[in-house]
Formats: sequence, structure tokens, C-alpha cells
Amino acid sequence: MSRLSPPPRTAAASDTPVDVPDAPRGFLISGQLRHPLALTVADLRERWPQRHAPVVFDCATNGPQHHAFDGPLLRDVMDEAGPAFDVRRRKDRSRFLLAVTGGDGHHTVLSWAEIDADFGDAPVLLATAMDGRPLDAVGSQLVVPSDRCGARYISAITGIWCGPCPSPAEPLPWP
Ligand SMILES: Nc1nc2c(c(=O)[nH]1)N[C@H]1C(S)=C(S)[C@@H](COP(=O)(O)O)O[C@H]1N2
Ligand SMILES: [Mo]
Repeated sequence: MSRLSPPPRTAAASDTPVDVPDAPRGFLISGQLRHPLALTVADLRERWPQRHAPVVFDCATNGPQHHAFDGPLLRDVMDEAGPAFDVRRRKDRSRFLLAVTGGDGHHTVLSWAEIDADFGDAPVLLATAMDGRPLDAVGSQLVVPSDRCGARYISAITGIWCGPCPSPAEPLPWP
């Protein structure tokens, strides 16, 4: 390798982690969708209206955290992905789930109804910036302003899966 070669872009070739501050972190929206999407944080900023959300959430280990996030509504982004339900049927929509995964494998679940305007109508965001700092290099973060606890504020999002909850087994006879 010549002395002028660029450094490796991952830690694989060396013991020292290499910081790549400008590498955009993309993620996939997959599942039972009409239009699965591969998006970057720049896409989230450019393709949908941005909301601003000052939030406080409690962390079990670090106590209350205060942040201000910007980004599109998860609902607006998912409407473009087109979950495979009949949009006119509320019961159909009420069976769908969203699973959001972060770069470290931490993942969480929301129900579609939480973000659906006919049900919980929660203004959940896919953040493009936190406290004014762009998240392009880190990846988007899930923002759940209605949550008291921070566990669902998934950072460095790598994927969102959307699909129906399987029909549960027949209920046990009462009692
Ligand atoms: N990817 C990922 N996101 C995560 C977590 C995690 O372990 N992995 N922890 C959650 C928890 S428990 C909290 S309280 C908040 C903490 O956010 P902060 O470290 O930015 O204050 O991030 C959430 N998002
Ligand atoms: Mo936490």
C-alpha cells in the first residue's frame, strides 16, 4: 500500500477503530409493504416535512435526559412505504406492528395504532438532528415524545420492519 493510500474505512484491517464522520448511515424499511425503502438521514430531511420536538425522557441508569430533535413523522415515512393493509379498514390497521432496530442490536416494537391518526396519533419522529447536530454519520434515532422512559429512543437505526401481528392461538376456555 502506498503512503498516500486512504486509511481503511472500517476497523477490520486494524486494531484501532477508524472514525468515518462523514459516512452516511442508511437503513431499510422492510416487511409487508408495497414499497420497501432504503433511506439515509439526508433522505429523511429532504423528502418529508420536518417537525421539532423538545423532549424529556427518563433513563433507568442516567436519570432524566433533555433533548430537542428534528425529523419527519414516522407515520409520513411509513405512508410512503405503504403497509399491506386496507387503509380504509381500521381493524386491518390495528393488527400491524413496527419493529425498530439499532446498530447495536437493541430493538423495540410499536403498534401501528400508536402512530395512526385514528388511534393513538402519537407524533413519533425519525430524527435527522439531535440538539441541532445532524445525525447523518450516526444514523437516525426514534423519538417517542409520549414515552416517559427512554428505552424506545432507538439510536443509530439500521432497520424498521412493518407487518401484521400473527393471529394468536385460540384463547383458553374461561376460567
Ligand atoms: N441503539 C440503541 N438505542 C438506545 C439504547 C440502546 O441501548 N441502543 N438505549 C435506550 C435507552 S435505555 C435510553 S434511556 C436512551 C438514552 O439516550 P441517551 O444516551 O442519548 O441519553 O437511548 C435509548 N436508545
Ligand atoms: Mo435507559
